[in-house]
Amino acid sequence: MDHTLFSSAEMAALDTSALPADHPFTPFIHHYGVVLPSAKADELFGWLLEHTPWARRSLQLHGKLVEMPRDMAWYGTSKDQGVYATDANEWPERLLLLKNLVEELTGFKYNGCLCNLYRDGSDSVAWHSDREAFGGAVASLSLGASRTFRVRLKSDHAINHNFLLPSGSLLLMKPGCQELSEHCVPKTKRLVGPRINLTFRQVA
Ligand SMILES: O=C(O)CCC(=O)C(=O)O
Repeated sequence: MDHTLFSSAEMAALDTSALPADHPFTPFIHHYGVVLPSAKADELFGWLLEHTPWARRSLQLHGKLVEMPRDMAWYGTSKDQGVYATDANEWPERLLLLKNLVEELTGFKYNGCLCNLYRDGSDSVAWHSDREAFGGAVASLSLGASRTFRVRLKSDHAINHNFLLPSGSLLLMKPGCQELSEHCVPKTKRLVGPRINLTFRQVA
């Protein structure tokens, strides 16, 4: 299943490999590249699309209730866990197996997973850091359409990096990353299919 319509020039402009050793993000971010075979990634994508309790959330912005431009679902261990806790879902077997795999690959343990569904290029996530994961690791597994994941230093936006996250790829934000940097997935005018992103988190 090919969800991506990147031209080869666009592909070349995005770094899908490891960061250079001297890059400011190298101590904080590790891009593993594709860790799932494409048939497995496609199967998981289809299953999650159908079986996840996707919901559109709203947030208060400057006194107005604004709908977030993507669907989400939260899997956690307790109702007290961070901002998404109120409707924590029970982990399905497949997600637990994925969590185990991601824990094995990254060397960190996770107790929550925020699932994001971007239906097309008009869905996005704005610049932010994952405040509830301060002090912990966040591992991000992408399925479906490739989208650009942008990271920048909070103290100097000129220090930034764009990653292309294809289906089956894994990116790790290590402890300390959220405190120092912010990230986003911008909207795109390119014709892109749906993408699911699973962010496994260590939440206090
Ligand atoms: O979809 C992504 O790759 C990023 C998701 C994200 O930033 C978040 O869940 O906080």
